[in-house]
Amino acid sequence: MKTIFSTGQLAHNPTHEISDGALQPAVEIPARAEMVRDRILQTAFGAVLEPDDFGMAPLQRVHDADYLAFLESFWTRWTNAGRSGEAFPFVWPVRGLRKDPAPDHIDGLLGRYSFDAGTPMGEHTFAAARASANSALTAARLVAGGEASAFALCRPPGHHAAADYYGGYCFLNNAAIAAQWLRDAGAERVAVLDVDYHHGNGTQSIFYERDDVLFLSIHADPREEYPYFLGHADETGTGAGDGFNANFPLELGADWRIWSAALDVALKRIEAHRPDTLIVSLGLDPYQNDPISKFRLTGEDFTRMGAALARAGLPTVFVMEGGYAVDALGVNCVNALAGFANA
Ligand code: 6XA
Ligand code: ZN
Repeated sequence: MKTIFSTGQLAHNPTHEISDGALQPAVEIPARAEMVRDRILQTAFGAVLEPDDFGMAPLQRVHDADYLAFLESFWTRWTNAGRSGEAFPFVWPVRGLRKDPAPDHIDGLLGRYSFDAGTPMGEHTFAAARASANSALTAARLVAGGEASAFALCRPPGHHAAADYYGGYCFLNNAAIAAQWLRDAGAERVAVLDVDYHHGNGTQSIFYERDDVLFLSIHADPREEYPYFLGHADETGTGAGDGFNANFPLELGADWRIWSAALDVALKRIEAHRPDTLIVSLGLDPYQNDPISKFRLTGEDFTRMGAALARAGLPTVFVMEGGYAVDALGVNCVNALAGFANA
């Protein structure tokens, strides 16, 4: 299985984030991607290739033009306002406040285009996010071209980013961009299975009214865990998308027995959808030693996960999402990919 990764993805290099009521060291850092890449090279799992630049068009198929313009102009606006360093929003257009007209001030724009204060943005964030999306697109094109599978070593991650907002360390929704690209390249149906510890609210919202892209997510119950405001079991899609969204919120502390029971149900639903391609939003944070997760998957469980995914028998694009146990990321990621490839 080939891996797609660009060192340009490392340019987003935040020092701090806001979490647990304090300014803390950032956890979504370049070393995450480097650890995974190094493990792939050490174990000779497969080639690591640079992505091609697909330009803005595939991003515009998923994200709103004004949101993309915000991401692109952010650093100029931020520095023109006399700021330097990392940006965090602090005010949002919640219930009763107006979303239009859009503010002119960068502090207003940060709130307009985000949903949390925990996601640092800097000078090179958009360039790195674009490189990450290009890795997803290049992996999707490999699979569309006949490869059985490919791994997009995406970072920054994508699954919390919606059509017009960022958050959860995500700016461009890499999995959604790949899914839409596959549709545009001729796939009739696609399924996106999100195994990250956190609900993939961005991917869900992008495809919520559509029956061509089935979205499924196995994650910690949003009553207890980020992103808190989406990811419940009764979110099943709307309009044409009714029945094409499936959430599996699990209790904190879930281990492989509980987790894999949800996976079995999800795989049956995927089978019924008969997708041309499966996209796996591969979060590595269900891991028992992840610093921000309360699931209990072991390193061997990631191998089991990969093997179970292979039983779907589908062309598969793996897109990396979260996971912060930096020392174990490479091992767990390659376990999942090798579990799939060797099944
Ligand atoms: C809040 C937690 C953000 C979750 C990021 C993540 N600081 N998403 O791993 O998958
Ligand atoms: Zn996560």
